[in-house]
Amino acid sequence: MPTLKDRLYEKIEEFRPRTRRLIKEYGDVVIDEVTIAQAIGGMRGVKSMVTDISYLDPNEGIRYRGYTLPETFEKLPKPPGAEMPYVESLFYLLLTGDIPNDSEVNDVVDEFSKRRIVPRYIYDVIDSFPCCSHPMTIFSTAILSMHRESFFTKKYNAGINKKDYWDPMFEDSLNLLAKLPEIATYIYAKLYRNGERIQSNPNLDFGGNFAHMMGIGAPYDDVARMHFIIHSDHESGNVSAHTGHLVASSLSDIYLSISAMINGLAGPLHGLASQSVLQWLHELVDRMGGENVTPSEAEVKQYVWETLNSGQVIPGFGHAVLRKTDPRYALQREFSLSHLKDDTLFKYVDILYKVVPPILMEQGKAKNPWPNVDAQSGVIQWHYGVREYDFYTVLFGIGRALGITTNIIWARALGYPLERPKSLTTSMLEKIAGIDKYGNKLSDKK
Ligand code: HAX
Repeated sequence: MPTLKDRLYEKIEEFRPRTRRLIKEYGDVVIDEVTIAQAIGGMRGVKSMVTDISYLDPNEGIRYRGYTLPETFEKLPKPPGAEMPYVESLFYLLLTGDIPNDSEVNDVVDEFSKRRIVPRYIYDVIDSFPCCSHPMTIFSTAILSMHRESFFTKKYNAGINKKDYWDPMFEDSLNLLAKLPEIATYIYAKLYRNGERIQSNPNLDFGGNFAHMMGIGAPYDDVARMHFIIHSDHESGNVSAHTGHLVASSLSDIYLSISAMINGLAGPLHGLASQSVLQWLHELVDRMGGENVTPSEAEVKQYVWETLNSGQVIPGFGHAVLRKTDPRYALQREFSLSHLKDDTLFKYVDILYKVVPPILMEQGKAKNPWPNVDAQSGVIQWHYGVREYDFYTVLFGIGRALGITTNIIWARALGYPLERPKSLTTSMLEKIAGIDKYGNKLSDKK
């Protein structure tokens, strides 16, 4: 049976002529134009990146290799007795575009298991952090510290043909991904469990082993699988994906690139929102008099308006691309309705789902008033006992690493070059707009 790497190699060979043809024969075809608002406004909506791993439709949400989230969850193989698919099967899909069969998945499970041992010095790096360090800082540093392990860097320094770059990147990616659950749970144990860690179990799959090392029973293994799968990729333009891609484009290895992507994810407008949602929710719960009190919609509305009127955003709502309820939110909501519908915090989330969108519409600023993935994910973690919400973005980071590593391997395989967009000065923009710095039309000047 061909291994994942064999299959990937076939796919790369098949794909390369398509990219070469587009550059060579159709390189001058225009795909977009850029406005001044886009140049100043974070390049929102500018079509200038390529990825085949996932595509984000504003109304439909994410598709992984052409499959919607419900299709992905339906088609991917699951561990015996599990409700959610193997994380390893998702990785296979992202990397090759194919739904793996059981033996192909088992092969990836074995690969991850073989590569899961974390070098001793990484534990020392984690242990050397002062108390109260944010887990994302520790996570990023632990990953960065493994730069010395990079197979790509060794091969590059020894001299390697460009067309083979993808191969050591694949090896590095698997080596890193396999270790992330262990690194993350060690950070969790150090920060919140007096260093009492649970050793990994090589007989479990990625999600199952993560739940085991967190010390949480079923269905937390399915929660972990669901969480890592829905957070894995969201096309290339989001901050974490773009950061990982950008850093890798200078031929930085996977450790440098994934550490950088983790830093991008750690911002409150991006991955840290899952933590912010829980902080904000608990302020609301406290205000209402504790977990046993169910607030009225009127009370929640007042709290939402107060947040907005104090110049803050409502965490977990809005999106730079999506214009509908995030299917990642919907999927977690479905899980919550069947597993934790009586949870107090879930009831709050349910009320917010009704109350927030009309308020954001009335305020008239947010282009998307609907909830995103982060509005729901922390509440599930809280329910199963992961109550240290600083840790939530680390969970997001493990999932996101699956998509970013895949993107980086393919970028190397297709020879994507150093990324280098062009910037302009404000005066240049004014000149293009036909005005001077005071807003006078240049044509009006004598
Ligand atoms: N609450 C209040 N105001 C909001 C808002 C929200 N949830 N979402 C957008 N707005 C505001 C923006 O702050 C902006 O205001 P200004 O004009 O005063 O600057 C205006 O509406 C227009 O913004 P937008 O075009 O709709 O949204 P952006 O593309 O600029 O930003 C964000 C997208 C996700 C950053 C934004 O919706 C937001 O801040 N949401 C809350 C934080 C959050 O949930 N982040 C996680 C998003 C999902 C994700 O990436 N997870 O990792």
